[in-house]
Amino acid sequence: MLTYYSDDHRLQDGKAELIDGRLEPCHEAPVRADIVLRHVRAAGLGEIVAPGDHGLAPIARIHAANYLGFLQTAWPKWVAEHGDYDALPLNWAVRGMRSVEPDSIDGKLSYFSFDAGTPLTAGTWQAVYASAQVALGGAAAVGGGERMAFALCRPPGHHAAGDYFGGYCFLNNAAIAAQAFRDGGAERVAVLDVDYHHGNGTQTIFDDRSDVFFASIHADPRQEYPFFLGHADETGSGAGEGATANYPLPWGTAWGGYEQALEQAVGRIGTFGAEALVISLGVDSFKDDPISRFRLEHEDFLHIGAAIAGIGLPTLIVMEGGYAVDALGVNVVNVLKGYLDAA
Ligand code: SP5
Ligand code: ZN
Repeated sequence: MLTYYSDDHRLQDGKAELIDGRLEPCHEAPVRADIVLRHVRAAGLGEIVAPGDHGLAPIARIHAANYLGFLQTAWPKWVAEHGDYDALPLNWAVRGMRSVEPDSIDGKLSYFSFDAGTPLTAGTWQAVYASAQVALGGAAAVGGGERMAFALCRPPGHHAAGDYFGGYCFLNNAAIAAQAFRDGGAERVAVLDVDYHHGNGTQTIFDDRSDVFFASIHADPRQEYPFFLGHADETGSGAGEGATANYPLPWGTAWGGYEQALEQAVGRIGTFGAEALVISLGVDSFKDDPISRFRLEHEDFLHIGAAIAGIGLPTLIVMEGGYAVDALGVNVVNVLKGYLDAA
């Protein structure tokens, strides 16, 4: 198998996120990708390759032009206003307020975001552009005949929608890859999101589309971030009715409960008739994850990999979350090994 990777992920190195009432060091940090890369290398799973530059066009298939313009120009505007320190939004439009794009940089930050855990920094655009290219490189390899590729994306993507960031995500790498498969000729594509958190961005992007199936297994939004999407009764809208499946699970879920949801999701993907599969791979479902409350063990990730292989489709595995840094390499490599052993 091939692993796609870019060193440019290091350019996203935020100072702090707002969490548990405090500004704390960002959980989503460069060390995450370093550790995963080291373990993929040590496990001898195959070549590590640079993605090449697929340009802005495939990103613009998913993200709005005004949002991409904002991401590319926000940093100098922020520095001119507040100085050279990470940008964080402060407030958002809720019920009864209006979504008119403000002129000021503070207003735009709020308009194009949904949380205060996702600092925008000097290197954010370059890092998220590279992360999207990593996904596109992997998608091109799978489109070209590889049975599976691993896109070691960082920053992650599944919380980012067409025109807002949040949850450590700016560009939705998995959605960009899924669209690249469509544009490369696949009639139907499935996205399976196994990150601990609901993939609200990906779901929103494909909500009304019948050509991209989205399934997500995640902590119940009644208990867990991102709180406002991911309930079981969200099944898609309009032409996309029936092409979304959500499996919310309670805090404390271990392999027994997880496996049942995974089997159901895999079954739904089978009947959908996709020609390519994108996995949003978060390993924050691990028992020792510092911000999550599932109880998966190291070996459970082998089973997740095997279940993905069992779907039997050309597959791109895209890195999303996972914050138990010491365990991150083992858990990701277990998914990949579980896949390769079962394929
Ligand atoms: C890609 C991804 O996994 N993004 C996750 C973003 C989660 N951000 C905020 C989570 C806050 C949940 N509360 C944590 C309590 C820890 N003591
Ligand atoms: Zn997550």
